[in-house]
Amino acid sequence: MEKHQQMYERATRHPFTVSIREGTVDMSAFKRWLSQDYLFVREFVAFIASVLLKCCKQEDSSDMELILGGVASISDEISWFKNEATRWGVDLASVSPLKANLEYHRFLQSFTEPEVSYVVAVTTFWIIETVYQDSFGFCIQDGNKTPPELLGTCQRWGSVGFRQYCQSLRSIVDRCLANAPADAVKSAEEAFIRVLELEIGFWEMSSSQS
Ligand code: HMH
Repeated sequence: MEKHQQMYERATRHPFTVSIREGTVDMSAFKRWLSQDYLFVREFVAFIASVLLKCCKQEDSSDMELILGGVASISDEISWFKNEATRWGVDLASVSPLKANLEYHRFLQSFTEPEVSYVVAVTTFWIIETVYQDSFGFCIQDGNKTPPELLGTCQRWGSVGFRQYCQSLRSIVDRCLANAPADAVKSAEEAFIRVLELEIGFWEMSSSQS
């Protein structure tokens, strides 16, 4: 995280999420993000399942419960998106994924390959969740002017509970990386950078139709 700090900041202090915090967010951009993220989350289910599968194949599968919790909470998340879409008058049935979202889908799908190791998959999982935790956590920190109607969204990923979940994932990642061969550590770093790029692209897509 220190090595790639600049890029991490671009992903977690993006003008789109900062505009939520400043109370200046363009609501059509917010709705675009909401509908695109619903599609993302549906793909994310299969990704978490692939992380879970790799975890279960490890000799030590003690991480299983936390990752299984991730699978369970995504069910609630999908219901949340549906409710939120209704609230904002967004028709989820008619949404198609935009380019940056499709690119992210392809990346997530690559993890179903058995050749991708557990350490790389769990590192990817951790950073995907952490970008949202940090981005939305900032929207509810001191000095925010986040519109009240968007606080629920920010709480979903910015809550203390979600932060603790990300910290538990981070402990798993730290342990796995400490025991991993150098080439796996390198692949995990590449995946980490790729997630940051994809997250920046996702915010860009949300703020300006592309
Ligand atoms: C694009 N990244 C994106 N969407 C999400 N919902 C998360 C991360 C966190 O779950």
